Amino acid sequence: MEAEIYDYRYPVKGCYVWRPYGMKIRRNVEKIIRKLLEDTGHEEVLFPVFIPQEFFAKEAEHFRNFEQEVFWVTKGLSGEERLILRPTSETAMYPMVKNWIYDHKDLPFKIYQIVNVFRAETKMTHPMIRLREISMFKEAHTFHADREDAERQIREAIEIYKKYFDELCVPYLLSMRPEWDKFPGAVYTIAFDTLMPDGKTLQIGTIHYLGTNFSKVFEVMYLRPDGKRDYVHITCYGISERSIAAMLAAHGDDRGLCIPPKIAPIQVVIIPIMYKEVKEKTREEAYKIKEELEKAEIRVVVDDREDKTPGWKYYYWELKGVPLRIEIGPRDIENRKVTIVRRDNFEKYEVDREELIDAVRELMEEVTKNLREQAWKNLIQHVKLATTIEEAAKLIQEGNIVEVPWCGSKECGLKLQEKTDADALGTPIDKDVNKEIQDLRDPICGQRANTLLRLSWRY
Ligand code: 5CA
Repeated sequence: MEAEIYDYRYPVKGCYVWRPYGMKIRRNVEKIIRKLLEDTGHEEVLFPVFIPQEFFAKEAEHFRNFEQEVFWVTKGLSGEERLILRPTSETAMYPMVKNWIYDHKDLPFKIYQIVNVFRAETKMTHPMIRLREISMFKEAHTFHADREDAERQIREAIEIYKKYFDELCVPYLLSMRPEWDKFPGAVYTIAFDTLMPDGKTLQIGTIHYLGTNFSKVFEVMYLRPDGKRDYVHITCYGISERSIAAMLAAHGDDRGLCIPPKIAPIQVVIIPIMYKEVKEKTREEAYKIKEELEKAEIRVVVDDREDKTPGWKYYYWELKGVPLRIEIGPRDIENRKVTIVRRDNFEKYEVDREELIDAVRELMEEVTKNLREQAWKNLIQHVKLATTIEEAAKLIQEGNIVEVPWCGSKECGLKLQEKTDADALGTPIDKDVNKEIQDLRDPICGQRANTLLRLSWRY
């Protein structure tokens, strides 16, 4: 809020306002995900926000789980018709896609849209994290001839989201969600989770294999090469502005934000140190530098306000998370030098005026690398193995994600959650668990562990 990204004073629960500086962040993030999706053959579509009840109710499990969370439209309709506001778009899309797929040559078919969706979240809402109007829901849906091709798509989706979060410098764990916490209507759900500074994990992206669950009820079929008709296999995956919240939380400090350069609306702020006699000359030089950087496609502003001191300006732009600051004073002009200060670690560099653009580019790379590394280090430090319930509960309370040996049964999984007073993220799919569980036993039933269950406090 202080950085003028977002205003949470809007008087509707779970709805908030993006301000101009925040919108620029959103646009940059959107550009990244769009490119990743388009480069891998996903095509953009746009479906209506209204879904007829008849469509919405078709897939029983989906309906049962989402029913409590949907906003119903009851006024302004004719006759018996009832509509919902989409909480996600499976039930809007699939009855239409059914008309677009004819035979195996139409597959795979991959689409995405970036829209707002509505969920009457019953859990406590949080600005940018748990919304009732998710205003930047990036949902992809893909259609395949068989399970094998759909699972190939799941692996591609994992790579896409890895790249996406790497660009945001947000670290993640990849887990197979337990049976009892998968997406309503899915065969299985894979989730990206990150750790927030308060020690709770946040689900920042999910990938679902829907199998033929939805294609059966919506009759999404295709003609096989052998002339038989068969159901398509569907996957879907989504992220939201929650991923921006994770990015801001991961890199901020007591002075404010630190936005990764690729996403920062302003990558460099130039602050001319304007002494009386040479004021105009310094200002002129600052604008000259600005022009040069702009030519090199670097996003830059000059702060030459005369009613603010340089110190005040430093704090102001630090709060806003601008990754690099250039200071230029009369002595620098004489010596053909500039001073660059990094926002991430406040290191100062004096560089030759002639080498400025290369230096800025290089420093932006280094800031990005450092933000990513620091955040990953922090996450990894907080993932810990616990072999007893007491140990697990204690580590979770201290803000860690724990991995507990697990036999794999739902019964033991639920008990593990209950006894540690935490939520299960699922089983690791980002590492080989076999090595780790060799001699370990499930602390609930005492059986040999088949896998690990990740547990933490969750948003
Ligand atoms: N149809 C599928 C794939 S698009 C789906 O809706 N999956 S989901 O329910 O898991 O949502 C996808 C992602 O959106 C989640 O991983 C989470 O990061 C984000 N998300 C879900 N609910 C909210 C919410 N209320 N506010 C903000 N982000 C949310």
